[in-house]
Amino acid sequence: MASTKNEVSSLTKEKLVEMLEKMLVIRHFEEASIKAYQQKKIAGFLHTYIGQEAVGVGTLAHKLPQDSVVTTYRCHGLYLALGGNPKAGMAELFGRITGCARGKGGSMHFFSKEHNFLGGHGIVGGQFGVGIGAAFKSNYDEDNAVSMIFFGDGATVQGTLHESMNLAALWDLPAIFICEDNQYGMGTACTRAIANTDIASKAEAYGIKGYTLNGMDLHEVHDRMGEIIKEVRATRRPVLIHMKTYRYFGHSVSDAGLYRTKDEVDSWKAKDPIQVISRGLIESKGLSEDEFKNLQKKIKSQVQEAVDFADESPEPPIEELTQHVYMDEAGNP
Ligand SMILES: Cc1ncc(C[n+]2csc(CCOP(=O)(O)OP(=O)(O)O)c2C)c(N)n1
Repeated sequence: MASTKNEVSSLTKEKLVEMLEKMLVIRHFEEASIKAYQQKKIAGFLHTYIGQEAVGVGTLAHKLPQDSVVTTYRCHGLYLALGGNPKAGMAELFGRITGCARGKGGSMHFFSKEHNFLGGHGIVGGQFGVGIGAAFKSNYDEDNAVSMIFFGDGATVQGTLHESMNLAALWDLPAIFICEDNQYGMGTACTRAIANTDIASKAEAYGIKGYTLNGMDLHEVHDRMGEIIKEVRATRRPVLIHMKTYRYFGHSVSDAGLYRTKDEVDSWKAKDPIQVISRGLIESKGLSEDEFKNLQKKIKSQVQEAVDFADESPEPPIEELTQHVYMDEAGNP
C-alpha cells in the first residue's frame, strides 16, 4: 500500500492536480510507447521514465522560460513534464517528420527549442558540456537563467561530470546537476559500480552544496527544488542534487530486469508518486473519485490521439537527411 506521508500539503489542490496530470501523461505515454514498440512501430532503443515521474514533474514546475534543461536518452518524461506536445513526442518515437526532432532523433534525442530542452543524449555523460555551456551563456547574456542538467547514477563515475562540476564551481555557473539515482546502470546495481554511493557528498570536492532528496515524494521534490533553484538563480553557484528514485521497467524495453527481485520492485512501487498524490488529493483535498477517473480517461484519450497522429504522419523525405544538421552562415538551421 502506498505511503500517504505528506498527503496534507501546503500545495493547492489546483497545483497538485496540474502535477498529477503531468505524471499521468508521462505514465500513459510511456505505457503506449512500450506497446507500440512491441508492435514494431518504434525502432532502435526505448528507455522509459516510469517510476521517476515525480523527479521531473516536481523539479520542472519551477522552470522559467529562459532556463534550459538537458538530460540522457531517458528523455521522454522530461520533455512531457516541460509541456512538450505528446503528439510530437510519439511521432518522434515513430521516426516521423512531425516529431519533436523531425524524426531524426528518435527515442534518445527528443528536443524542443520552445522549451529550451536541449536534448536527450545517448552518450552517458555527453550532456554535461552542453548543460554547463547553457549556464555559461546565461551569465554572458545576464538573463538570470539556470541550467538543469539531469543524469543517471551511472554517469557519476564519468570524468565529464567531474570536469563540468569543476568548471561550474570555478566560473560561478548557475548549473543544477540533478542525479536521478534509479539504483541501476543497465543491469549493474550502483553499489557494484560506484565506490561512494553518497552522491551528494561529491559536491564537497568542488566547494559547492550537495543535497539528497526522496525522488519518489513529489512534495519533497517540488518544495526543496523550489528553494534550491531560487538560491542558484540568486547566487549563480552550482549545486549537486541526489534524487533517490527507481525505474519500474528494465533499462530499456529489451531488458527483462532479471538482476532484481520482484520484492524489490514491489517495495518501490509501494511508494508510487501517482498513487500517493491521487489518494492524497481524494482523501484530503476534495478531489472526487469521478474527477480522478475522468482525468485518467482524458489523458488516455490524449495519448491515443498521439499514437494515431504518429501512425498517420509521413516519414521524413530524403532531403531531410542534411537539413537541421548544421546552421548556415546566416544562422538558419
Ligand atoms: C560513454 C558511454 N558508455 C557506455 C554507454 C552504454 N550505456 C548506455 S546506458 C548505460 C547505463 C547508464 O546508467 P545511468 O547513468 O544510471 O542511467 P539510467 O539508464 O539508469 O537512467 C550505459 C553504460 C553509453 N551509452 N555511453
